[in-house]
Amino acid sequence: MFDNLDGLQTLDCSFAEGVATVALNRPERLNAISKQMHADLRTVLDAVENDHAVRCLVLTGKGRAFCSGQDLTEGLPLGPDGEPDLATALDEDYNPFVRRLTQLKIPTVAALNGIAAGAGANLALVCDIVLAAQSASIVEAFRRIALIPDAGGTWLLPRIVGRSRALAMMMTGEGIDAETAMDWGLVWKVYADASFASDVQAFAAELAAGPTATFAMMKQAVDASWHNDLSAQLDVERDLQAVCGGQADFAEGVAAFAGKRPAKFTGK
Ligand code: T3D
Repeated sequence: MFDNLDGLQTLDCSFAEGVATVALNRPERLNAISKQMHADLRTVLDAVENDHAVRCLVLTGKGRAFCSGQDLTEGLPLGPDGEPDLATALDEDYNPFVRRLTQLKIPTVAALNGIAAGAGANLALVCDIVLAAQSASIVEAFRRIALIPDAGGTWLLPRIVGRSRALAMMMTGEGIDAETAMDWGLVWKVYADASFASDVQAFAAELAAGPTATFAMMKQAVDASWHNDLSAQLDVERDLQAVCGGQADFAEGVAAFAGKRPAKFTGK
């Protein structure tokens, strides 16, 4: 289970108040993502998916950065022609991770304690909610090494900030500071650096005490909306709301409202 994870080489994990916090832990490389880190992240996702006590996942970084993206000092797999085989790296590691992360049935929070660059930026943006410390920044650094944004970046960025800003971020590789990122909708809240860790824990604990199964259906509905027209989406909402109406948390929410007391959700 999550609070009993052994043998992780690149992650520092902790659990409190229903919140699993996973800190990328290679501060000397600004938490660059290595093959080992991908393996460790898979182990963490296995644990999170199988531990019902975990009702919110926080992804953050140790040291002064959130994540500097792919470890550029690590050898990439080579194809038969001897050229770097980036497609395999994406197929084996990044893409399955992004798919699993976005399909988790609990809220996911990226807590940007510092710079998020390259794939590090995009892994943050695929989380449900992004929080940032005042000194954090987001950099689509890929152009510096003549790559396009991956890990979902070309899908997410235009949807969040619009085509023009997305392409400007990609083509210039300029960093966006935390306040601007909040203005542009990339970040939900910015906190002072000094209190960031405790502010994130308080925020995440609130989510973890929420109606977890309903949150999962919110994600399902929002994700379905990208390829639905309004009429089809109304049907999605009807079907999911029917499920919500049969849940214990709905009954508890209504009872709490009637009793003028805070609801005590179990997540079911
Ligand atoms: O298919 C595939 O597998 C390809 C997938 C690609 C996905 C990607 O993520 S591509 C983009 C990769 N990331 C980058 O291009 C960013 C590289 N890093 C930087 O541009 C800068 O480090 C930062 C802007 C993030 C921060 O700059 P600064 O000046 O604050 O720090 P620094 O001095 O550059 O970095 C500190 C140390 O971390 C330094 O090591 P040293 O010299 O002290 O021994 C630096 O080399 C190391 N480091 C930073 N980023 C990476 C890294 N080491 C390996 N990989 C990194 N990505």
